[in-house]
Amino acid sequence: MTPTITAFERSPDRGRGLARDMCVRWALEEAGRTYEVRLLSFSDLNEPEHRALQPFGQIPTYEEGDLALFESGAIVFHIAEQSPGLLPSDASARARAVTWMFAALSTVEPPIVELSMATLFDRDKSWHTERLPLLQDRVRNRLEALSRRLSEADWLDSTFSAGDLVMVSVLRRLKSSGLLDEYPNIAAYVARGEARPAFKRAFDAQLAIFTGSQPQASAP
Ligand code: GTB
Repeated sequence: MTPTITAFERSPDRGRGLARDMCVRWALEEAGRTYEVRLLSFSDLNEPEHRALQPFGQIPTYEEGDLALFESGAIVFHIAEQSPGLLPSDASARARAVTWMFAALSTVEPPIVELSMATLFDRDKSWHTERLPLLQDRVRNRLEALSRRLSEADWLDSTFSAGDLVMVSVLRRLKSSGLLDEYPNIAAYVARGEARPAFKRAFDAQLAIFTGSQPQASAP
């Protein structure tokens, strides 16, 4: 059955693929699945139909037959469960891949989101210039540890998995900060993820919404 996901009808990042439908699209492409996209305006997010799917009024969501999911991590996990290229069949390797998904979302991402929010919304605050180095150092703290663990490896646990997909998706949010450049092995890791054909297909699909080059289904 072809799943339907939700995404913004107007890309707030001008097609840079930083909204969270991107990792779901990437997972679907890695899994070789076709999918449909329902585009939503910001006001659609508050409609009862959407709140029934996503209690917090956010994108992305995922519908497949009777199944309705929200939370990008849970959606990627669900897609990955049916794709050996995203979650290995060996039980231990599978558990390690899931561990990296959690590490990306609950250990690496929070300081990155904090920094993005401050950069986007707090620039005009009197305390911004004082707080910024502190937020950057919290991100560096995670990048330093990740860089040490990754070392010269291509992927976090020998072969590409959903753990890498989520970690690369989280790290991409730092591209405009310059912080990735301080860790060449992490910058190369992100570039390796972005070079995957499935990533490129997903990226182009979300970019097409911004450029208007592809007709998309309308909001509910
Ligand atoms: N934990 C949820 C998940 O992983 O699914 C978080 C979902 C989420 O944050 N969704 C955002 C949203 O719907 C869009 S992706 N926000 C509307 C709201 O909360 O009212 C986050 C995002 C948005 C924009 C950029 N950007 O412009 O760079 C990057 C990331």
